[in-house]
Amino acid sequence: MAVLSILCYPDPRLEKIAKPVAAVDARIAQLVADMKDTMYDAKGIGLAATQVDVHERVIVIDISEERDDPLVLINPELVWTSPASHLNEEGCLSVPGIYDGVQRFDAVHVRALDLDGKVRVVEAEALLAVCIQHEMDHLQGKVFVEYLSPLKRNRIKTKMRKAQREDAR
Ligand code: K1U
Ligand code: ZN
Repeated sequence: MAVLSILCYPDPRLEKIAKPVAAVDARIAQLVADMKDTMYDAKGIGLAATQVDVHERVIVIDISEERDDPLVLINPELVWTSPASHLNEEGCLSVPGIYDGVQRFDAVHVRALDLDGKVRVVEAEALLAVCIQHEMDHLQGKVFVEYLSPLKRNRIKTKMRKAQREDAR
């Protein structure tokens, strides 16, 4: 088991755009295993490789109550979005303790590779759809607080920097 350290907002490495995975090989299988360990340890429902300072298009998600139904999305691409969208309460392991509303599509279809390198299309709605959109934003270097007003975002930045200074002491 390897729990990786999660970058905290406003770390500039969270703004990097992830590159496509060139080959689904043993290195990617190890990265996925470590990302699952990290997500479960942090009690999150998702994690993008960007958050563990790996800038390749890899996401893990598990929205199950039992925490035993992981979804692995490699090189994910949105192929359909619903006409309807709603404001959903979101959190982020890179912005601990902050929750706020973000407008997201109600449903999405995403095409991705699985760990066997096979193409699959996932049809998602509700929390799974929200989580996929949140994690795909991470791969584009976008953290959910970027959707909030500049006033809220600056307050969050100040709070995070203060918490990081105190943790470093
Ligand atoms: O990417 C991440 O930082 C993980 C994030 C995923 C996420 C949560 C909620 C909405 C969209 C995306 C988390 O897991 S935050 C912690 C958490 O478990 C959680 C927070 C709010 C609602 C449900 C779960
Ligand atoms: Zn996040």
